[in-house]
Amino acid sequence: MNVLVLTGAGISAESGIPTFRGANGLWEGWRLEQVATPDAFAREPDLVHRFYNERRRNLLDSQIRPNAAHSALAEFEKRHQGNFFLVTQNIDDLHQRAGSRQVLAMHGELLKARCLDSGELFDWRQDLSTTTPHPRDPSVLGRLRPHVVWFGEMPIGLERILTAATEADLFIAIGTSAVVYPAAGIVNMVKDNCRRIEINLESTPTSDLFDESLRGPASVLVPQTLARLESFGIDH
Ligand code: BJW
Repeated sequence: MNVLVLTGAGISAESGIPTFRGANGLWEGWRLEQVATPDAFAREPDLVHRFYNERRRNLLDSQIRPNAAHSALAEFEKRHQGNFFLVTQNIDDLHQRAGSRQVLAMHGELLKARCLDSGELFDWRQDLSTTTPHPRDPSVLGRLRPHVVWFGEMPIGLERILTAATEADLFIAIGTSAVVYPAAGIVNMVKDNCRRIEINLESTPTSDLFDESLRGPASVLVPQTLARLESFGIDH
């Protein structure tokens, strides 16, 4: 049994990380294009750095921890006999902190910085700015960007995602609004006989493509759903 899970901002909402498009969404007061495109970074790097610095500091706050949904997925992965692959659109590290092993962060990682010239990645927990010294040569300033995927950029690991989708027997999408592609299109890539389950507070534009659309908080429904699947041998 090959299991593919896709997560979005909703799974981390109950850990204290705001979603993008909810009522208290992260983008309120900010236009998405002001901060999440390569053009915005080229035009207003200080604004974009401030935006990610704030989120990085929030993520590193001791109050921010994985919740029951992250933990249930990590525990499920440990027990599951077949393949398990977790694709997250989130740039936080809460799945990894919860103990998930096979995690692909398709929109990047907030705790990494990328060299604009070489593409080299560095673990990063500090603020970034247009004058941040380069770790390899401190005389070079401001050549690091957040390691995230902005609109118009290619998401990370698409080939692995496509392979996992075509091989999946069970696909679960958790806490994603299904408006950002190609992530929202994964449900279309799975086989006809793949079982599809959506977990979200609300319906989404792709809800009709799922066999089950479960409405409620991820911290409750993810542990419940995984326990139910396991107790029925997964495919009931
Ligand atoms: C709960 C809950 C609780 C709350 N319990 N639920 C068609 C095909 C291909 C591409 C496009 C296309 N049409 C347009 C495009 C281009 C574009 C795109 O999709 N635009 C749309 C806006 C229309 N896509 C791109 O540019 C992507 N690249 C690309 O397409 O490259 C070329 C390509 C072509 C063909 C094939 C392959 C590639 C790149 C997209 C990059 C997205 N980047 C961001 C920022 C990342 C860094 C950062 O975090 O700042 O990623 S945007 C933002 O949206 C972030 C998220 O990962 C992403 C998705 O958001 P998510 O996770 O769904 O969050 P929300 O807030 O939207 O939803 C939360 C949900 O949780 C809600 O539904 C709540 O109800 C729910 N919820 N609390 C359960 N407790």
